Amino acid sequence: MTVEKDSLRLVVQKSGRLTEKSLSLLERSGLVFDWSKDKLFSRCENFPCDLMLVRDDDIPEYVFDGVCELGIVGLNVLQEKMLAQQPKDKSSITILRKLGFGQCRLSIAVPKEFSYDGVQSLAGKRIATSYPQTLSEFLGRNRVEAKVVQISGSVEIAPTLRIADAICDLVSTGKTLISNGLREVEEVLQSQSVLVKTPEPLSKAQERTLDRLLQRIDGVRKAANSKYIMMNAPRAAVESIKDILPGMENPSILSLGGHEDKVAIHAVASENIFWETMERLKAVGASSILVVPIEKIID
Ligand code: PRT
Ligand code: ZN
Repeated sequence: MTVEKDSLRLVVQKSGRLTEKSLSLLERSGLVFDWSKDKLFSRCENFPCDLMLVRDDDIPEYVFDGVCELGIVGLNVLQEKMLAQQPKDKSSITILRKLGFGQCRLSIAVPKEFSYDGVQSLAGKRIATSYPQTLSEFLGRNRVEAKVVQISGSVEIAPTLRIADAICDLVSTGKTLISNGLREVEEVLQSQSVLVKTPEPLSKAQERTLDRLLQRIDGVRKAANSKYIMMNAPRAAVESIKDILPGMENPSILSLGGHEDKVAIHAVASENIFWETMERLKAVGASSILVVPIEKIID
């Protein structure tokens, strides 16, 4: 009897901005890896999902070709590589989840002195970028004819070096643009890290592994955004309290021994609870308000 393969391979960035958060998500999902010395491949000790670590630029191809069934990569890198992928007939990578870290935007920026008056101001100009496909697609969509100059690093210095009139690069805080005398004028793409799946078919057993992994990842992410809140309150204030905490799901209302008119309220709130919210709860009569973090959730 042959046993159907149930294990998955997940590829993540080896060393860079997404590495720590990708590994932390997996760790919080309960996966323990047996780290090998070279750190290129790590077997998972307690779940059928092994890890590959590569440069982020290689991740889309590994997943597209089915070398790895899953990957974590920035949407910016994924989109650039997928636009470059020639066989349009082959089904593509699926985005399973947006993971909420590595947020940035791919933007066009021009030198401060460039008189910019809408996207047509870029017509006939040279734009330096490491994202030629995504930029060309944006320019085409906006019917702008500009020259795309592909460079691989330090894109922000291209105007100073007179290699280009404008740039198209990733921005998060915007500090790099400002310190290079540049001004952001168009947003081409909003990006964050995503969990992706190969277009190659998975076995039934692998699908089951994937469902378990997704349940854990969702549980970790939901928990990270949720709080457990407990308080005592006058029975008459329950409705006002529900209004103050709209993210509160099915609160448990418990009688308080010896107090007919008072209850204890326990609930999961699906959003952060700020001091201001607690002050409002107190103002409608709540007391002994406790807010505690949640580690894991399975619905
Ligand atoms: O070695 P490898 O090829 O794996 O890594 P890499 O050097 O290509 O990528 P890395 O680790 O720098 O970034 C990985 C991913 O992080 C990117 O593909 C994005 O999805 C995401 N990310 C999020 C960012 C940024 N924020 C970011 N700010 N990637 C790069 N930057 C750079 C940007 O290129 C610019 O130089 O930071 C600078 C701008 O930052 P601010 O804060 O000054 O605006
Ligand atoms: Zn890279």
